[in-house]
Formats: sequence, C-alpha cells, structure tokens
Amino acid sequence: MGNAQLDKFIQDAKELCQPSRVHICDGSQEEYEALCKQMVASGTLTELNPKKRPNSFLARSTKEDVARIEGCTYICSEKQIDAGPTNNWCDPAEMRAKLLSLFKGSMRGRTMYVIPYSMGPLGSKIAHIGVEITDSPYVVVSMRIMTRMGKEVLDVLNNERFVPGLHSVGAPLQPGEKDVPWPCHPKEKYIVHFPEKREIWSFGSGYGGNALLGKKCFALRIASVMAREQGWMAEHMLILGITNPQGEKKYIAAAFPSACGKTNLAMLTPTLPGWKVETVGDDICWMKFGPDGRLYAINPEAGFFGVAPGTSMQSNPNALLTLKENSLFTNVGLTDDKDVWWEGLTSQPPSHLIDWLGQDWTPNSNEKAAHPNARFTAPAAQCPVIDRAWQDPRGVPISAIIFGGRRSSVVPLIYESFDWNHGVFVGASTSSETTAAASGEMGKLRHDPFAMLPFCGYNMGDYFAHWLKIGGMTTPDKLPKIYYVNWFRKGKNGEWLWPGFGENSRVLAWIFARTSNRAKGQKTPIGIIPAEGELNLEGMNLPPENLKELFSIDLKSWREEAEGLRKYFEIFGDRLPEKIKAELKGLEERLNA
Ligand code: GTP
Ligand code: SPV
Ligand code: MN
Repeated sequence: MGNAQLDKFIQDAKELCQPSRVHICDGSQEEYEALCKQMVASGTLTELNPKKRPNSFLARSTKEDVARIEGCTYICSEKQIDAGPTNNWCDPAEMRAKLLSLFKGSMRGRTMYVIPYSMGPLGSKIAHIGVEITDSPYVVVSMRIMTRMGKEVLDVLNNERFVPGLHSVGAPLQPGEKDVPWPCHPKEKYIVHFPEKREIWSFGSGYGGNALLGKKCFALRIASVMAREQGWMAEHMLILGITNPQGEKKYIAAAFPSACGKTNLAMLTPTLPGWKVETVGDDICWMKFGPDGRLYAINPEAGFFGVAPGTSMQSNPNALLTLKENSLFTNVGLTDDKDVWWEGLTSQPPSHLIDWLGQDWTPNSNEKAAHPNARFTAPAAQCPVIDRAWQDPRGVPISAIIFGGRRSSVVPLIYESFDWNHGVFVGASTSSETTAAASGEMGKLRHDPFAMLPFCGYNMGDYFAHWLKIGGMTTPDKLPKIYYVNWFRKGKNGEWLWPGFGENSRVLAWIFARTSNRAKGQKTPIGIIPAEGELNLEGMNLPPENLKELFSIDLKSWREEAEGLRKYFEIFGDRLPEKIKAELKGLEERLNA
C-alpha cells in the first residue's frame, strides 16, 4: 500500500483491539452484498421485499443507541480554552489513557474493517481523505453509501496524510458467544476528537453521527479546525441549486440545526410555477474561495442520512423517490409485506406492523411505529433532482447563505442581514428548539450558533472570528448575502403559521430576487424583510392574519432576545470578537430608537 501512516494505524489498532480478523474494504458491490448477507444471517438486518424495495434493508438498534449523544462527545484540545465553553473538554493525555483501556481487546471475536474514504469527489482540491477502522459491518455498508469508499481512495492517497478514526461498538465476543443484532456498549460511550492531532476515537455506539465518522466527527468537528487553519469553511449546511422561470441559476447554502429541515429544503419541489430546485447536498458543506474571489461549495458526502418520520410523497417526494432501492433504514416500522413505514409516510397507517423495537404494532398502540430519529441511508446519485454539478470538483458558487431554526415565536419568516458582519452576528445568534436528533429533552429552546453547537471542533468565539475573517478575504460584492428564516412560527392554537416544505420556494424566490438586485426590501431594526407585495403568495390562500403574524417584529420580545444574547455571549469572555459585540450593540440601539 505504501502509506506509512496507514500501515501504522492498522497495526496499532490490531494490537490494541485484538480482532479475530482484519478486512481492508475495497468498496465493491460484491463486498457490500456479502456484508449485507452476513448481517441478515446474524439478525442485524432484515431484507425488505425485493419487489417493493430492491436491495434494501432494515436495521433496529437498541433503545439506548438511537441518536447522537452530545454529553459523551469531547473536544480534547491541548488547552481547555481552545475547546471553548460550548464543548465538553478533557485533558488529552487523560482521555487517551481512558480510551486505550476501553479499546483494549474491544474487537475480540469480531472482524476489524479498514475503510478508506474520501469526503468530496476524488481528487477535488476541496476534498479530504479519512480512514475509519471499525468493528461494525453496519458502519461499513453505511459508509459505502455515505462516502466515496474503498480501493480507489487508496489509489489517490499515496503518501498523503489522512484523518484516522478508530471506532468500536465496545462489545467483544467471548469464544463461542452468540452475537446480538445491534452490539453496542450499554453504558460507556465516548465520541472523542483530538483537534491538534486530527484524530477521532469513538467507542460504545453504533448509531449515525456517533459511528459514521466521516460525517459529523470528520467533516464538521475536525474539518472546522482544518478550515480555520487553512482559510476555508466547514459548515452544517445543505446546498441547493435554484433556477428561475427565465432559466437563471444560483446556488444557496443553508444551516439549520439537526432535524430542522435541511434535507427537505435541499430537495424541495417548488409550488411556485416555473421554478426548479436541485440538490447538491443535504447536511454538510465545505467552502473555499475560487480564483474569482467567490466562495465555492462542495458536498463532502455521497449519500443522505435523513430523518424518516414526516417524510412523505406530499412533504418530500424527491426523498421518497431516492429511497426506492439500494437503501438502508434504521429504526423504522416493518409492514406485513416487508416494506417500511413511519409516522407521516401515509395518512392511513397500516393496520399492523412490527415497530422499531421489534414488537407487534397497530394504530391503537401507545408507542410510535418508528423512533422519532429513525433514519434512511440512501445514495445521493439516486435523487431525482440531484444537481448536475453535485460532483464537480470545483464546487458551486454560493450566492446566499441562510440560517434558521425552530422558533415557535418572535422570529419572522425571513429577514436579510445588512451586510456580512451583521450576517455573522445573525448566524451567531441562532437559537432553536431541540429535536430527537440528539438524545435529551425535546422542544427546549437553546442557543445553537450557526447550527454548529454540537459540531464546532474549537472555541466557538474563535469560530465567530473565523467567519468575520472570511468576510475580509474578498470584496463585499463577491460575498454571499446572509439570511435568517423560520418555517416554524406557531399561532395561538399551536398551529404552523406557514405551511412550509414546497411553499418555502416563495421565500427562496425573494432571496433570488434580492441577490439579483430585483427586490427593494424593507428595513426593520433586525434586518431587511420583503417589502409589501414582494413575497409571491399567489395561489396559496395564506390567511392575511397569518402573513401579518409571520412578519410581526415585536420590539419587546426582540429586546428580550437581545438581552438573552448579551448574557449568552458572556460565556465566550475575551474570545468574543469586538465586531460581534458591536453588532449586538447596534441591534440594541435600533430596537430602542
Ligand atoms: P438532520 O439530518 O438531523 O440534520 O435534519 P435536517 O435538518 O435535514 O431536517 P429534515 O429536513 O430531515 O426535517 C426534519 C423534520 O422537520 C421532518 O420531520 C420534517 O418533516 C420537518 N420539516 C422540514 N421542513 C419543514 C417545514 O418547512 N415546515 C415544517 N412544519 N416542518 C418541516
Ligand atoms: C444530525 O444530527 O445533524 C444528523 C444526524 O445529521 S447524525 O449523522 O446522527 O449526526
Ligand atoms: Mn445534520
């Protein structure tokens, strides 16, 4: 193979974890099929009805392993201040000792898989290579869908450095011991990042972002550190292409916290006649400056790991069409004819199915058929609206960046920042109600700057500074305009004021017009909103009182919002950039004018 770092990584992992076998993944279809077959035999996977969903499988996890666990996720920088106040920190030497004891013999009785993968199109200047070592075949097949994986990655790796990630479910097998369908550690879970060494160690969980180390661990936490050093950006953003009825096309990136609508926006079917939306990515965006001084974005992933509940032919037909074959489902319901079902898929639930815990389920059951964080894993190439340029190694030029989250009150449907620095402040001020994507309480409002709270690999104050610095690296006219949206504002009876999904195209159309200097907008203390009549509402029957409420900017609530931010920003101490303080002061002054 000829890569000394790789040889050593494999050798060290083998000695430490003591697996029965080592398998270097070639990424072939044969390998994928053999692993799926093996997992069907061991009970990890159930094959779905090949007539309904060819080459697709269902996995059920255990109750304790259903989502990312932020409390067990660590940034182990040399100095605690470099992890910052929003990350769990532990002394790297102490953590390394802890991990060495946990991983010792942790793969006994299992196969150790070596997965070389590329985040981004092979050979792209924006792409980077990682190698994940894991004892989970479920992780191997998931990584094959989510990344470019296998032999061709080794061919381009040569002697270059890669990001190593060591993963173990933490469930060694005694000789002769029968395996369980979803091995994981019942109690101890550690998802650890050493930013200076660019290493990932993950123990005890087999689920999603805890285990598919290319995604949040590498493409966000480690990549954000690399991006800061090297002058680029690693963001929790979808990327979409949007074409107006005249055939003009632009690209937009949007950051919303987990389970707040990225996948849905990325694949949206516009209700506005003549408009088209195409998908570049649905979760992660890496951006670098191109030779023309604009920001160019790639989707480092090759698949979608999307929230199943709520996904239907009405809400997101393109997602459902993506899932028609070659897909993996985790923690959804299994129908009697061996297909999948989840809450919201159809208006009429099936009269009987097997729920995500493997129990009989009927519409009268008290439990949900699918776990709220049940997910599908599907190849991006199968998306009917995948963008022509989604694998372009140069990336796509970004005209607008959108922030957003779940806010049942206060925040209007859309506003635009006055300029880049104000936009950075707007990103820093993002708050959202928590969802099932991470374990813990749901529906709790928390600050989630840039939708990066669980994903920034360094001090969040320094991250704000990095965004400000990016704004100074080119001329203002080359920078994307920055927006904030809120699809989740509620009326008095708890109903959505805005229908969302395909109707969000109306908001995108206004952004399109603004970035082409074709809409005037209207100034408010918090930013620019559509002027009267600029938001195209034709044919949607939005009650006028909803429209009024969607754009109401209540000064008292906003003063409280600003006060809350002032308090929140204190946690960053002297790492909070002066320019962010100045923007907050500016907001307060405008609210009090
Ligand atoms: P992660 O994969 O966790 O990063 O989530 P995501 O940001 O991609 O969220 P996703 O698009 O999967 O949506 C999560 C949930 O929000 C689903 O249940 C959707 O049905 C719901 N949702 C998405 N867009 C809208 C919208 O415009 N309005 C409303 N009311 N709900 C939405
Ligand atoms: C998220 O939680 O933002 C996800 C799912 O995209 S996971 O890969 O589990 O992080
Ligand atoms: Mn996500």
